[in-house]
Amino acid sequence: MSTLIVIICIALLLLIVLQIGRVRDLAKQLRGAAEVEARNTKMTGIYLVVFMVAFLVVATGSAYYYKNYMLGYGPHESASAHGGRIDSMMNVTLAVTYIVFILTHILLFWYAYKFKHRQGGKAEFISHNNTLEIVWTGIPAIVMTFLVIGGLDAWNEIMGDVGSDDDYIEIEATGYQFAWQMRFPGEDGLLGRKDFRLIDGTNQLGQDWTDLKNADDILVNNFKLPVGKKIRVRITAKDVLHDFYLPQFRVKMDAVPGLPTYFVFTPKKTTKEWRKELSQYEEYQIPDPNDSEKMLWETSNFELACAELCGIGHWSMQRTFEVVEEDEYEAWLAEQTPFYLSNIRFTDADPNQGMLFPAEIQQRRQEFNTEANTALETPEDDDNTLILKYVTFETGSAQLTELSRYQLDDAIAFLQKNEDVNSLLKGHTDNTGDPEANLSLSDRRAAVVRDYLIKGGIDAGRLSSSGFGQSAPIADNSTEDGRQANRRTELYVTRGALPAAATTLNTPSK
Ligand SMILES: [Cu+2]
Repeated sequence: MSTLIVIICIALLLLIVLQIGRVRDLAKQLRGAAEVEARNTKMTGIYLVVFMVAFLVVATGSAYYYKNYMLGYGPHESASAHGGRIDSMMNVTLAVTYIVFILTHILLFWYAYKFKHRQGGKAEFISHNNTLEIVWTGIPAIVMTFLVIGGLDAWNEIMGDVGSDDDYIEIEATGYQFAWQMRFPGEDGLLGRKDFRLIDGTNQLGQDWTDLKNADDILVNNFKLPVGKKIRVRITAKDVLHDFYLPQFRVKMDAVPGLPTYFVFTPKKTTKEWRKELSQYEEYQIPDPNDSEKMLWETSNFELACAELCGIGHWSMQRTFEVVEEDEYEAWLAEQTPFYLSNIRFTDADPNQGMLFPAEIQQRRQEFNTEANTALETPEDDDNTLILKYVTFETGSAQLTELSRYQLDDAIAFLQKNEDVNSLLKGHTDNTGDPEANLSLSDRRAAVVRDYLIKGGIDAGRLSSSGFGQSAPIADNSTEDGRQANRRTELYVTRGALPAAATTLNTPSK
């Protein structure tokens, strides 16, 4: 419908132009061609001057109306330390070009009026004028020099990399169709090595798991950044060109496949402070269209967008993030689970299966000590048992697995610290296979553990061991998980003498 109206309007306009032309022709015939020509030329000149005035007023008015967007004022003031420098540079350039724009347009239209065609008028030709040449070459040259030098200086300041002894946080943004994968360093503050040849279904970034710096790296979608801290973003892409763009921070850098780029910036206000500033502007004192309960300023967020038209889902690369105080950032970071620990650790893709990381050792030791102390302090004798869940054996044999030693060492340390504690090691199996064989296997396994503790310096008189075979399941043997839970070694701890049953079941160690 609206298309039809537009077409009709255009047709009518054409008709009017044609009619005016015909009226002119008729007027010429009536009044004489020369007189009409002179009158038309004069009117055209006046129209041009009127148009110039209207045009310049509208251009200046709209620039003033949009000044906050254009110049980075008011709610659009920069949220980063370097942003002000970029804005002021843009403003100086705009001021210079605005003056030139106004002057050239006044001259253009004024000359069209002043030098309109006159009967018998003759043009004056100036073949050369040194003063004019100097004026229109010299002034632009001087102005350009100042703009270029100022611009270069700002460029060097803003695009410079971090220094070797700078205090900064390095994060990584990988653009792909159509999202950003953000990677944060864990506790070590370092991002691990990557290799594109390692990219597969479970390793989207191609992180090299043999580089232990990767072990605590965090992969997140929604992120926080600390205020007042220098942040270096490594920017890269997996498929096509993207562009890492934080409009409120005046950060913008292409993400190029195969060519890592970076941007260093310092957020200078938190999301909270920013929202408080926004609340002072009328255009933010309206209800949020997506949440009528709240005002727009309350729900405004800093934005990460892709500023490169990278494909059909380009728009969906937009996401928001929060700038917070440094301690809140640290707390948020500590809450995140490293991707390696949650998705790779102890799977087939993990090259570090034969060892534990210091943090894991620490965590298991704490867990063990808590459980052992609880077991020891329990008044009911039945509950004095804890499961050594990290002590495992090779299938069908009494050979301890490599990783078992960590928990056995914890047990040794515990028994050394509590010298009055006696222990019974109990072996259990699932119900697969022959019950007699299972009983014998569990007995041997318990004895192997006892031997390990004796070798670790625990007096043999404080330790006994006993196999229970499949007779004491703690889970359903019909499922794999249940069977796994039933295959276990338990540690019974007591400050008193070992129970008689234990002694009778005890098989001397070989
Ligand atoms: Cu993109």
